[in-house]
Amino acid sequence: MQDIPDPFKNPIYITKPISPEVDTFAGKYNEIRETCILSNFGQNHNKLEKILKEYLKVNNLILFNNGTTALFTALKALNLSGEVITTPFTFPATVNAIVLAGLKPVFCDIANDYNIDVKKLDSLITEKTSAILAVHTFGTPCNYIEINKIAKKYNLKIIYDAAHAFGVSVDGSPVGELGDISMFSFHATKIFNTIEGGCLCCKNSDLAKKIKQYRNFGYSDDKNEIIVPGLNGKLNEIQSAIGLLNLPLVEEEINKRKILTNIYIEELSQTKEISVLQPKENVKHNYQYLIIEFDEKISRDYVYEKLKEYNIITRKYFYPCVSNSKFLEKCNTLPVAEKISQKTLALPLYGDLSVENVKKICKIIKYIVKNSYMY
Ligand code: T4K
Repeated sequence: MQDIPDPFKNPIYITKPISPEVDTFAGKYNEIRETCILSNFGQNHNKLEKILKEYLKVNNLILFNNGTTALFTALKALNLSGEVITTPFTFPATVNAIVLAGLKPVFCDIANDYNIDVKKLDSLITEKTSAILAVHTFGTPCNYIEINKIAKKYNLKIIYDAAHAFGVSVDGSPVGELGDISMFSFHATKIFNTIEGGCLCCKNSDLAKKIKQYRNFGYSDDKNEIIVPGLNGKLNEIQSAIGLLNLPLVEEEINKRKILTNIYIEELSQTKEISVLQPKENVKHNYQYLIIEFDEKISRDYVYEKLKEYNIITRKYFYPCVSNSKFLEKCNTLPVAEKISQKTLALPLYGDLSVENVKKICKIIKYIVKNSYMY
């Protein structure tokens, strides 16, 4: 007779945002209120921009009100045309930004680390290709060495969607320094959040200047000229203050998530039907997501529904593949991404989650998987 686990009393979500203590935030809020400067590059905004630039070890960092606006701006600032090669296994924001910028996404299938399969890039390049927009999916850095080689060979720009990769470095290099531009998201679900927010990082200071113009309605520094058709990408003072108060909490959050990730790996590795996305040795990870993949015998959707009965609310990242978006033309076949998108699940991972609860989640998953064969 198998021991049937009890459901959780309250829902367990995949994440729980870090947030400042009420009193600390109240103090900041009072300060902002007294200055009456609520937006348009106030002192909290400028301080956060400076501190994040140091934290992420990048040459230039430009804050935005969300990652999607930032990504759209990156594509515009690089003055791209024609086709942009990207991944089908991502959040809609990646591809939507390409389409909104008037460009055509061309999809490259993924490899078993869920990132663009660099071996398949070459064959997708045409005379219309102007850039590669690769995602460091779930915080695992792309094969930047090969992407660099290909971009150099065909004279392409490289944009990294580093929405998941805050604070990650690979081979000792911070990911924000890779490519022409990198975008980070500071959404509430991210390891570092400003509730909504994001930034672009780039080495080239002229490009940073252009990005700033796009962020602020296209104005020149002195506001005497409107140079580009810019938008409003500004992060306000209240959210910037949240960012300043959240940043010191990030390291501890990462450390706690690392411990929980190892427990997930230990507990679930005994189950042959499940594999856990593993940290890589040459990477300093941020433990943004805990991703599992089921083998062909197990229905991911069945497990997802069953977990809800136990009050465990997981997410099907990333399903459906964005290459199936209704507004896109039918594209080339992408067998790996199609298969992976039906087999992966993001599980709860956040510093406030107890070791005991992680073990209970694993026990429930194992129980569901074991009993799923009859379905
Ligand atoms: N590129 C990539 C690769 C991305 O993944 C994203 C965003 C972007 C670009 C664009 O960046 P932003 O423009 O968003 O800055 C969430 C996030 O909204 C989105 O930012 C993120 N990626 C994506 C992967 O996840 P959903 O639709 O899965 O969110 P939701 O509402 O289902 O939240 C997941 C769980 O998080 C909830 O079950 C509960 C918890 N949660 C959520 C929110 C909003 C909280 O605890 N507190 C909260 O405030 O998209």
